[in-house]
Parts: sequence; structure tokens; C-alpha cells
Amino acid sequence: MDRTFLMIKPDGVQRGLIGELVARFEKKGLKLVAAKFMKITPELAEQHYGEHKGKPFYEPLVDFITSGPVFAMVWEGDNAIALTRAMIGKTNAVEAAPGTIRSDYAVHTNFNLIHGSDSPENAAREIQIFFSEHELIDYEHSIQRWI
Ligand code: RTP
Ligand code: MG
Repeated sequence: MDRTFLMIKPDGVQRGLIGELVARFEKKGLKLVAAKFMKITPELAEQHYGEHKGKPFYEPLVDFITSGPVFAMVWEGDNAIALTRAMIGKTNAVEAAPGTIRSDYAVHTNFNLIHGSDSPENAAREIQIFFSEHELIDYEHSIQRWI
């Protein structure tokens, strides 16, 4: 069972897409473990996107991700990391497969609506920097019996 960190970025919040995007993961059959509506500080942005420091898109990325509130979440399920990356689609909306979030809703690489962890190591790291242990809710999720 994987846990992954997903985050609706400031463009998704501004465009009123929180509900629509959350619905996709609910309908897929994944289990919501934690959620938080929050603003990202420059320090947190650096922790989260530190691997991209020095790249040409890093400064605009930090400016963007700190520009307004985000909706941060943890989701759980079999292959949750790979499944949610597939549902989100490629970074560049032009290359994202039809039916993926970035294909259906995004136009530009810099405004691509949602983040998803790309590996078990990054998922664990990101969950830990955004959530404390007591915010990760342990409960019975009956749909998982049928999926
Ligand atoms: P994310 O981390 O936000 O889920 O996106 P990702 O895995 O699909 O892409 P990643 O390589 O981790 O890049 C993080 C964000 O930086 C911007 N970016 N711009 N201009 C470029 O070549 C470029 N490459 C990346 C994107 O906004 C991307 O989501
Ligand atoms: Mg990434």
C-alpha cells in the first residue's frame, strides 16, 4: 500500500478546481488520509522543490507556488504513487495524454494545476514536510474492500 503527496497548486485553487480534482481521486478508489488548505512559505517551497534548485525554471516555480493558497493532500492505495502520476499526466500539457488532468485542464508547463510525488522516497519526504503524524488519519475506508 503506497501513500503519496498530492497538492493542488495556486492556479487550480484560483480556477475553482479543488472539488473537481479531488473527485477524480475519490472516484478512482483511493483513500484520503490528510488534507490541508494552506500557503507555502519560501522556506517550505525550497524544501519541497529543492531538487530543482539551480535550474532555469526554479525561481519562477518558487514565486508561483508561494503566490497563493494550495490544497495539500495525502492519498493511500495500491500503487497510489504511479496511479496518481498517470492520472495527472506529463509535466507539459502538450505531451500529457488525453484524459489526464494536465491534458484536460492545463495549457502551460508553468501552470499545470497539481503536484504528485514521483517516487516512494519523495512521497515519504514530502508527506513529512507538509504534515505532522497526528494529521495523518487512520480510519476504515469501506470502498477499499471492492477495489
Ligand atoms: P510536479 O513536481 O510539480 O508534480 O511536476 P513534475 O513532477 O511533472 O515536474 P518536475 O520536473 O518535478 O518540475 C516541477 C515543476 O517545475 C516546472 N517545470 N518547468 N520549463 C521547464 O522545462 C520546466 N520543467 C519543470 C513545472 O511547473 C513542474 O510542474
Ligand atoms: Mg516533480
